[in-house]
Amino acid sequence: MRHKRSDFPKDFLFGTATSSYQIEGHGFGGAGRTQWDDFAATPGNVVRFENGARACDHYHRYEEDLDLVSTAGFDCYRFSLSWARVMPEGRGPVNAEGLDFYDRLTDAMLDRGIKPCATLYHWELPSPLLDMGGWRNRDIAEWFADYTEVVMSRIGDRMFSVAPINEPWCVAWLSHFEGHHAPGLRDIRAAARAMHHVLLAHGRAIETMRGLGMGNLGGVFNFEWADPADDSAEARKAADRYDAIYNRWFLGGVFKGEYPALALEGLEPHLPTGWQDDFPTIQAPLDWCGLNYYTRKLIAPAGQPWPDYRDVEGPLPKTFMDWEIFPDGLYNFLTRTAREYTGDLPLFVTENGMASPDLLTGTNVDDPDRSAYLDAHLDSVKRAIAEGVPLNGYFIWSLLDNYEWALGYEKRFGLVHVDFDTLVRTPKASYHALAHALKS
Ligand code: PNW
Repeated sequence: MRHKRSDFPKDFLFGTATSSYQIEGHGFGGAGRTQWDDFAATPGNVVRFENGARACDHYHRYEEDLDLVSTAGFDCYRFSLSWARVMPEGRGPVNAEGLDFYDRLTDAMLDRGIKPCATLYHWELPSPLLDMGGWRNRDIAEWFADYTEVVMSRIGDRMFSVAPINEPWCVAWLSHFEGHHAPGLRDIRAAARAMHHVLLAHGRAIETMRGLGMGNLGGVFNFEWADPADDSAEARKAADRYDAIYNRWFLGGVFKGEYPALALEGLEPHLPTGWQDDFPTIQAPLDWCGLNYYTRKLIAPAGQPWPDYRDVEGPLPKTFMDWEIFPDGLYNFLTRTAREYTGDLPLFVTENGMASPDLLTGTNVDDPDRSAYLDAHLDSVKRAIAEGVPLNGYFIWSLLDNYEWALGYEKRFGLVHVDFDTLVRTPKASYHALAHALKS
């Protein structure tokens, strides 16, 4: 890698990220069923019906995995907790074994000098809650607040930072309008309600944690740069609409108490009545804002009633996800977020990274493309800092190759290779390069 730690401000934090369903293994230790177990078992949703039943078996190998975090020289580890492991039915009885696991995991981070950065929800909704409507049901905000209270009463005193929900856009739009993630709905009314309820739940969780006296609370949002596919007014409108739904809805709600007009044109008729009254909760003050960033899309009008966009093939080089590599997008979002939404609030890049096939040859994985991707995005990080954006840290997705949702185990995002038969972990060349950079 071209970069080294000393290129960044003295207190700048480096971290790596994972999520519970993608690495832990599921369906044992008293954990309840989740919407991803159900979704993966339904034909047409996930390649080869793959699910998180075993994943990286992190539940039993977390000590080894945290050694990998600390040996690389990371300051922070961003992890998530499985709601269904803590509360198998989503509400009511608590599974002591599950809560004990997160307690041990926390102490294992602290023992190694790693700062625990928790996310309370990274997509594995307990199935019984989906049966009651999931994110379409307004009550989810209270179910989520109760779960937050249970978890943070136990480990909240030892967290460095906490975010309630990973990527509200994925929770709401990708899962309820595009149908690519659980619960796989393609329904504008369901999507609109989820777009609102996910922010209400976020706000209730923040209020709950404030009630427990906790600090350093934030939100983690995902961003995709949208450029018009051509110069036409229609393409520009479509790209603006895409930007409004994807990138501006959630920041608008949380930091301004409003939704973008261009998105409301299609969504307002489907929002729950009285939605405007929820902004005081949605706007619960935060201590930081996290940005997840991977790619850009070219957008053209879809010729359909609404939403009037579709994404088209772009000219830039792509990763194994078929995602364009566009490091300027990260710079654009960091500067725009600070300028238009967050001001002096500390920002973090909470996810950035790429997938590749990453074949193991002997005991080596040569992944120069990943080191180059990270270097190029760190250039954007440095540019933003140089222009005064209060950016405090950068997290790489991901520590381990893991369950890439609907795309299964083939898309490898890890700094560390995982053999999904033997579960052997092998640090890739990018891991070694990064370890070197973090020590220089
Ligand atoms: C993020 N999209 O997900 C998640 O936080 C991770 O769980 C995931 O593994 C990582 O990025 C890589 O995909 C996304 O379709 C998944 O636009 C899909 C999309 C965006 C983000």
